[in-house]
Amino acid sequence: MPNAGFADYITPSDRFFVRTHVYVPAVRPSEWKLTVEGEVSSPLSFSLADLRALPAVEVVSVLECAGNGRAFYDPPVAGIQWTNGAAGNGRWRGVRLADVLKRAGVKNTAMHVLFDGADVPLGRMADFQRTIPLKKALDPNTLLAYELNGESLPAQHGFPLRAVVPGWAGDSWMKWLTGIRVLDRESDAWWMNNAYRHPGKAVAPGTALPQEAMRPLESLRVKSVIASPLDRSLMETGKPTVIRGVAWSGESGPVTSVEVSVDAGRTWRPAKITSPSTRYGWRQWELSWTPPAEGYYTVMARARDMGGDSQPLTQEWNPSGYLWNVVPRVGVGVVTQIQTAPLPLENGSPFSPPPQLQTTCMTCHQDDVIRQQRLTRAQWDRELNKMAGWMPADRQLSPGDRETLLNYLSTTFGLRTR
Ligand SMILES: Nc1nc2c(c(=O)[nH]1)N[C@H]1C(S)=C(S)[C@@H](COP(=O)(O)O)O[C@H]1N2
Ligand SMILES: [Mo]
Repeated sequence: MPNAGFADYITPSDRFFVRTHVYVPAVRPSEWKLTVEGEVSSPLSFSLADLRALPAVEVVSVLECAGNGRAFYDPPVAGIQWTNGAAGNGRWRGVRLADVLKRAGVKNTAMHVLFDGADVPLGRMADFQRTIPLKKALDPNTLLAYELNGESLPAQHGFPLRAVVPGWAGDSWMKWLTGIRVLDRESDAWWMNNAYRHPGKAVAPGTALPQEAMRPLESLRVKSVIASPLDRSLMETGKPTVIRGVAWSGESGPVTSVEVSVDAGRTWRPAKITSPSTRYGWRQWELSWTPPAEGYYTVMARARDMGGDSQPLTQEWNPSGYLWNVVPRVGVGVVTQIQTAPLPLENGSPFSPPPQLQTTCMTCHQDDVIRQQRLTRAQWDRELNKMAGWMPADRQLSPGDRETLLNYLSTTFGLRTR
């Protein structure tokens, strides 16, 4: 989801990020069932109609992937390079997992609850299964949801049923749920022992840690995102604007306050919280600001939660790049009058490489040296001048070809926006 989506209270389903390890399984509702087994006195199976007959409960909750923000870790970490967008605030409706477990009769040997979905792994990959401790499973906010935002769950978000584990990272929110198994011990499922683990303490950046030295991820951390202004946008002096965004937390939530700085963290002002407080939903905040003078401003936001946790200015590295929650910042240029249309703000150019890349740059360079660069248009312009100075006279670019190449380089290999 683009940063602008953090202006909404509820994230529309078609904007909600999707994270699927293999593929979206086709589920036929008439054949689908949920089985509940393991440490229960009577193993049961539920159809969709059986579940819909149980009391329905609605919970507003943030769903955030554990790896959201991974792209900001240095040194880089393998995995999807999410910046901010692997998070959304949904209105989830379904039944309490506790109600389902109660019907099956949880034995007093029960410790953990395993979720399995209809997605089948590829090749020799292990089946994606996750467990949560019984205490979280019995929490009245933990749901088996069949609806998102008032409609039947979309296929990519887990139709017909998914786990909703508010306050916890997305990996526990099993999609296409078909099986629940109550266990008498901590699970040894591959995805519990080999993924979604965190050292829980500072380690030297770049370290490879054995999985035993880490613990499964549970709670999210207090976090805010700035929806507006966008990074590297332009504003005019004396024109009132509103700095806005959202903030959320995990088990130590909800968010109680948000502060905003327009001077790179030297001074802070309280933002106004404009949305209601729910236990696990995000809260919208805003601060009116009139840029006083020309210049470059670094805007930051810092949330604090009920438990007293607040966002750090910098963060200890961890081996899989999980739980990024550093104070966000965006840069804003302020001018007396905006002259030209602002340059494209988000990277990811719709252009394919122009032939000039091949015929000019790649006669000497391999393309990886180009791909590694993250430069502004002005910096690319300087690089092109430098290269032109080294190129034989008969290979110089025409002004039009040079412009094409500069446009391509600065949109495709421009700075990564925050
Ligand atoms: N069955 C199944 N459930 C799953 C996954 C998966 O690959 N298979 N991915 C998990 C991860 S890592 C995340 S972050 C969330 C993402 O949910 P979404 O795609 O609805 O946003 O689903 C979780 N549930
Ligand atoms: Mo995830």
